[in-house]
Amino acid sequence: MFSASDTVAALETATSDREVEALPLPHGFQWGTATAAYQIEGGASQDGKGPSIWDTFSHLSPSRTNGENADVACDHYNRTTVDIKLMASLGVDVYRFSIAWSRIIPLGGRNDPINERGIAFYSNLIDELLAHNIAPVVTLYHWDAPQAIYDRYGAFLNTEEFQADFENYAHICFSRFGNRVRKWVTFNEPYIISIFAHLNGTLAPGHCRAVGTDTKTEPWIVGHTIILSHATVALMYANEFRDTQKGEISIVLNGHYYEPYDQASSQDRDAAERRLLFYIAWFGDPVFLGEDYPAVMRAYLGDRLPTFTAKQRELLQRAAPVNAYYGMNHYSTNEGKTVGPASGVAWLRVAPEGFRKLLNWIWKRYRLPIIVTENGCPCPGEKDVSTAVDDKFRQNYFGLYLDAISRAIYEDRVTVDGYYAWSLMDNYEWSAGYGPRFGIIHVDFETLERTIKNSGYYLRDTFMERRRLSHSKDATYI
Ligand code: PNW
Repeated sequence: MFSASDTVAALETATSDREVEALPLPHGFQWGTATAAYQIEGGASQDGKGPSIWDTFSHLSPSRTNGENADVACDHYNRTTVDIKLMASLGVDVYRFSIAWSRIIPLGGRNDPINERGIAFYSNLIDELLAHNIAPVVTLYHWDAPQAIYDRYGAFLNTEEFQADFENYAHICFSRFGNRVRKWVTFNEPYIISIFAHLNGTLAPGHCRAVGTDTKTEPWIVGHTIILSHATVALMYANEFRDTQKGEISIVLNGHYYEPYDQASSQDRDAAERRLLFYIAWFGDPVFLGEDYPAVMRAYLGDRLPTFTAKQRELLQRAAPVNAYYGMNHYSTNEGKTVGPASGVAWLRVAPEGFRKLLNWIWKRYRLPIIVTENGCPCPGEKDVSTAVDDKFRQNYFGLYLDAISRAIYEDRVTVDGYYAWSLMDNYEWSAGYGPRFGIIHVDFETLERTIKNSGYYLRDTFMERRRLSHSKDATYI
């Protein structure tokens, strides 16, 4: 997703040598689609919205985002009615979207004014979703920090300031929207915020060695801030809102699965496990177990990894049981090298077996019901509507990944409660601009016309079929 050169030139169409089996899924299994504010909304300064770090980053010169920005994007801000009708026609149960913090508080901070027009936008969005029987799943932070808090104190780089400002912002969201929202996500992908935004610099604010920031310590400070801010807000939700609003809260962690390069080598097996600890348990252990960072991280990073004070450890321990589910974003598997057939971007290959193994790894470590909060792919060669609509590659990818979920549920006894396809529609793929298309709805970025791709209809039909199968007497699978 992070650079245009990622695009795979070779047009491979095979997704796998395996056929999709269309295995059963539990009756109550919920499916939906996911998006993020900056990637779809546009309306960059409409109705009093303040700038975010992405508004700044996408306008840098020379460009670090393929010459493209999301000032307009899908113009979802002005087209919510159309977009909700489209998703309703696909029979989704839920819609996961994110709130742009700088629409609610343009300057971001706890002493800054609230923007009622920004609140009205999300309030209407939620009402319209509910009117179509679609449950909103709301992410508070999907990468677009208010520029003003970055200018004031470096956003995530100042743990206490950020924690207090994020708590204030979350409090406003729970107060204004919480009577209609049953599922909250605090942060989307802390790993990416830490590493891609503060180590290799491909995401806003673009910190990396080349711009002279301290890449040895910043990513770990950012991670620390996210963990503590999540814990504060989860606990605040439990103490002040949960009883009356009857909702759930958690965080979304991403991660590839890592296969050992050579299964027979214990060193390689250890290396693969260590990669998962650095990728997932970095956040998962403090957040879900209320524990310190994995020992292997402390051993490797020493002083570069911040320590939790006694008070912070107590906060983590009190907040851990509040998390009601594990939000899992997952796309692909690596093996020291990439594995499986190539998609439309180099970092994403089709490897459903790795997905099943990661579902097991997460379940065993954290024992929380898993919701797959993002999964999807761009097809090789996908571009305009003529090549995009008949997206067999994506249908196969979805089919195989859903089969992997069925196997995890029925053969491995892992609890998986839902699946949200990334993404509802083609959108601004961060530093790769409008190149890679992850949508189940095609968007023409000249005319902004929307066209449902065949994978959208496939998901509608296959979820109906898979849930029906789990009831049927003929279901030999379970
Ligand atoms: C997610 N990786 O990020 C994001 O949540 C979305 O906003 C984004 O559009 C989507 O994936 C597709 O790229 C990812 O390293 C971050 O494998 C990192 C990875 C994958 C996805």
